[in-house]
Amino acid sequence: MTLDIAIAPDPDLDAEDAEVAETREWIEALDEVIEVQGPERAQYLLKKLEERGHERALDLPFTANTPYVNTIPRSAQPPYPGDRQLERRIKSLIRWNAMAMVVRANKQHEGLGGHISTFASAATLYQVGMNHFFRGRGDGGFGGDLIYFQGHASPGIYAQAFLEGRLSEERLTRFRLELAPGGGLSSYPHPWLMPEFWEYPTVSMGLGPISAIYQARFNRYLHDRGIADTSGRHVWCFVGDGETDEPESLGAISLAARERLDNLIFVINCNLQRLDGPVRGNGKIIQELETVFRGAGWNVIKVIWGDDWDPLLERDESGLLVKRMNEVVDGQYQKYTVESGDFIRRDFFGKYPELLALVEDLPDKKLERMRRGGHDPEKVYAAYRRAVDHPGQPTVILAKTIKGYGLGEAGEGRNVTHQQKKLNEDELRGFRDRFDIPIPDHRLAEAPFYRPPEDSEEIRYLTERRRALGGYVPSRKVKTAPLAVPERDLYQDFFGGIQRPVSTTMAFVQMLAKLLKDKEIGDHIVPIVPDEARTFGMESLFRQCGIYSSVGQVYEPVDAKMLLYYKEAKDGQILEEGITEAGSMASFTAAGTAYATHGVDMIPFFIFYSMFGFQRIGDLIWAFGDQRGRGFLLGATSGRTTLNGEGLQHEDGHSHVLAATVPNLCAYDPAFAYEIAVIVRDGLRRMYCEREDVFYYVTLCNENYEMPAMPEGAEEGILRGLYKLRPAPELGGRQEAAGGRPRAHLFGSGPLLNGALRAQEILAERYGVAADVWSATSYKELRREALAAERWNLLHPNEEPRVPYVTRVLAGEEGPVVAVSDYMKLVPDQIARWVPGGLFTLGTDGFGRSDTRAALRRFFEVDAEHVVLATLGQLARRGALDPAVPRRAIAELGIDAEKSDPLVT
Ligand SMILES: Cc1ncc(C[n+]2csc(CCOP(=O)(O)OP(=O)(O)O)c2C)c(N)n1
Ligand SMILES: [Mg+2]
Repeated sequence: MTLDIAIAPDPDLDAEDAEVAETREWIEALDEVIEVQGPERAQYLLKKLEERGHERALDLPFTANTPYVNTIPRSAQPPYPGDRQLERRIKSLIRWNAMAMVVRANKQHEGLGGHISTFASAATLYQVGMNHFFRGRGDGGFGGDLIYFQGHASPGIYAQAFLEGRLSEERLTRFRLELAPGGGLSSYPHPWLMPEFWEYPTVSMGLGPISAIYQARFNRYLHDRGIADTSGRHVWCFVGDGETDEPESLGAISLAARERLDNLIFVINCNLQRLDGPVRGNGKIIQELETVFRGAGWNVIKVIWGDDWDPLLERDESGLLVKRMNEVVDGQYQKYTVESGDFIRRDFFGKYPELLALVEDLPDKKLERMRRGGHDPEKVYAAYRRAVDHPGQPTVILAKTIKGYGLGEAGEGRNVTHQQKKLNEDELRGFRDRFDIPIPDHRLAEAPFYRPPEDSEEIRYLTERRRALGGYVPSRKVKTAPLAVPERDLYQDFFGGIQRPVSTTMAFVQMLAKLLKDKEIGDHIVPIVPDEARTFGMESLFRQCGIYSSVGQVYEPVDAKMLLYYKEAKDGQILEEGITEAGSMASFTAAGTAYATHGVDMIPFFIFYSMFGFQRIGDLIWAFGDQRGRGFLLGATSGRTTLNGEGLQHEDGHSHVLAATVPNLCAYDPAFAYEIAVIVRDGLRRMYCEREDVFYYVTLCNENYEMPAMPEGAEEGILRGLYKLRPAPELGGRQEAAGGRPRAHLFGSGPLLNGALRAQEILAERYGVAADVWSATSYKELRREALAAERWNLLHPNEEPRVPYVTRVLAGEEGPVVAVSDYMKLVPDQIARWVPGGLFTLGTDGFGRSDTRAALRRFFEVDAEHVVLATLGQLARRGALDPAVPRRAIAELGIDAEKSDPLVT
């Protein structure tokens, strides 16, 4: 629904209007108020009328839409501060080089890919920013604006950096040839690949927008807590109109309005197309987004029409032009892009004779070239200016553009344009002529790059503009000074063991509380939780640190009289994000990359329901790795059988499989408090002292048991992923003397380590088997190290082979190894090929159930009895035991051999 301000003498409306003269009088009265008393008075009167209508119970029409015209009329446009001609020449060169980069890459290497049409549509949106708005990092290196570039607009950003002299011509020839000597340019923004250039990985659609929102909020958080002055920094997020279909793109916009993030600007490039075709062929994406953003409380600025349309709009007294603009759908607007002026005249203006009359003086060629707002620098400048100055709300700019602008027949507005990577000589000529690029005919076919001389007007202007705005963007810099992380003392309680039964979650929360009090790093810690703090026993932290709220606490909490009341505060430290794992992860990202964005070390601990971590927001975690983020992810209530009553959707038996996929993630499944202490301590050292680009995933559980003291010398093994926890009990006596008992090894992790310890006793007492129990804290770490050794051996066949840690520690050991995990069998299986004598794995493959822990562990065949049976079976297979023993054990241990397979049940 659109609001139609144009009434008289609209034929359609008048037909419905029983009292035309009366309607006119009302409209004229309004006009008079606007002209004589000004727009504010007019707004006031309309508001009063609306209120009156509500009082009289009128069913008032609602629409969040405004007409399909620019939000800022020509009369309200500020003067353009730049040299339009010169800026156009610079922009044209950037267009050319961006296009040439893709064309050349694909000419040389069929199938390299790349995108021409996205940047072609967005060039003006970026150039106005580059010349007048985007502030660089400044002298200190950690100021300026935070800009999320649309991922597949990267060629344009490289082309800008080429003119700036930051990227050489050779480098441009290696776009998407990153492995070539000298290094190439990454396809998209990846800080992992170009750590001094790209800051924010955006190319997985939807991640840019949600990250930008939480980034803008985190900037406020840092400011409100007095950690960094972020007051002058704007967050700009460039988004594709098709990209807004991703739930992450729009899913957090209400937070931005609620938090009054006027430091946030979205620029949505509405070229009306996505990859396959129109975004909303039968509707209007700009109007749809306008309702969504206005409804959420954003300041919306539409930039639809270029200045060619202004005189027509001003001359159109009938209101029919706006009516026609409102009624045409995007699919048809796209058609006008590829059609002739004659067609536009007939199809668009021809609907109403008055409109035909309006354009009768304009030749077809002119109609063909009537620009869209997003290609008009003055319109874009006006929108940016207003967005930057707008107080109290985030702003979204909805800019209408043409996909593949300037490609002509080669792709402009065509449904295939997204995939266009090659232009023939004629098409290159067309592009050159349209943008006046000084490339001679004889060189056209090779699509050469062009950079004007250093002392040319263009280069001097562009260099001066960036200097005035504080330096080049994008540009990434990091804090390198080490942080003083806590010594062993802080963890002493955990090394010594906890005699009462507690869970690893409780132990961790106690540790976090201590860390928060540490005078060196306490203030830098950012606890993040998506509405599960009570589940994890963290409510004591509410009072200790406060929950961050940009407005403090403007109500009296119901539990105000209690010790641990729900305390919100402007300088609160905890980010209690509500039920949004994606939002929490975006906060984690802003915090975990603050060392690069703001030059301050923040240490985020994001604690979540483990099932809703990797499984749900794995792509954000992947991007965090790309962005070289640092911090601790804590998957609480984990373990398929340890979280018992919650059933199939909650019980996590696979996050460690998913964690195995992220290259720079260290993943641990600890059993005891001291293991967590060792892991957290070393993690802080590696990330914040050694400044390694790694981050951590630690699973925590809610089963209570006593936490033993750390055995002597266990630390190295805990970090490497495996150490011997409890050797087989010495039985002494007859059996020992008679040539030794069969020997075996049990690997356990998390709470299932306790089952392995029980199995050890059963094996010793009932079957005379001596089994050593090992704590396997990280199969991922073991595998990483073993793969490195194996690779080295492959590449150095003549040198003494390296022996992986896991093989080394098991070298002198005798007997089979049985691993038991509360995760899928794949998790321990990761290391099977380096276990001398082989590995037999018990794990929790299959969908979970709600039941008791004991029942679940029996169902998934991971309880102590199954560990015993597996061990006996392995011994019998090796001839170390009579095969009758495991057969007998099935009955003795009460195992049902015919029960259903949990994997398929
Ligand atoms: C999550 C995700 N899904 C799919 C893609 C593949 N993809 C890349 S560009 C594109 C179309 C983008 O359309 P739009 O957002 O309108 O951007 P435009 O190029 O039109 O500016 C798609 C589907 C992706 N990059 N990320
Ligand atoms: Mg698009």
